[in-house]
Amino acid sequence: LVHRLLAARAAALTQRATALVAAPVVVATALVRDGRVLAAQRSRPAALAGRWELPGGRVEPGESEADAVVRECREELGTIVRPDGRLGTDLPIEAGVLRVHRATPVPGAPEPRPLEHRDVRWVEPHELADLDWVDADRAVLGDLAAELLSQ
Ligand code: 523
Repeated sequence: LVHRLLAARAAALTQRATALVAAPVVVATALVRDGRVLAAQRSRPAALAGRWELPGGRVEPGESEADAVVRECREELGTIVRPDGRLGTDLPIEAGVLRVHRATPVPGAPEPRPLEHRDVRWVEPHELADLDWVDADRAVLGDLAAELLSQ
């Protein structure tokens, strides 16, 4: 009996460890230009439509987080960015974990356009709190404001 209990406990721990290791990573981009950050208004799913986020998405297998930031900004905004390190801490979300990366536009890159979003806008630090952000992104607003004001 003891053996069986131990085996069951070990199996449960292994399952939990695997879930932690495999927690999918979603990257979000704090694209900063002239002391402002680009906010994007979600168009889907219905539960999030109309709310604002830092653009991004799931990191694909074998892809670095920085590569995912560049790819998502190309796909969603039609622009080219240079990732510039993390901003804030890991944020737990339903899909796994959200990690915000700072980025700057590559010189001469096209102006970001809402290819998949409802709208995009450049936001000043004092305007950050006025937007209806998705929950996870709201948690990074303090770090974001500090980042914008430090420039
Ligand atoms: N978030 C989130 N904040 C934020 C992003 C980019 C994503 O809370 N700034 C959440 C919303 C979704 C999940 O992360 O629950 C995946 O984001 P999504 O849908 O933008 O990523 P995609 O496009 O890679 O996802 P799929 O279309 O589902 O593949």
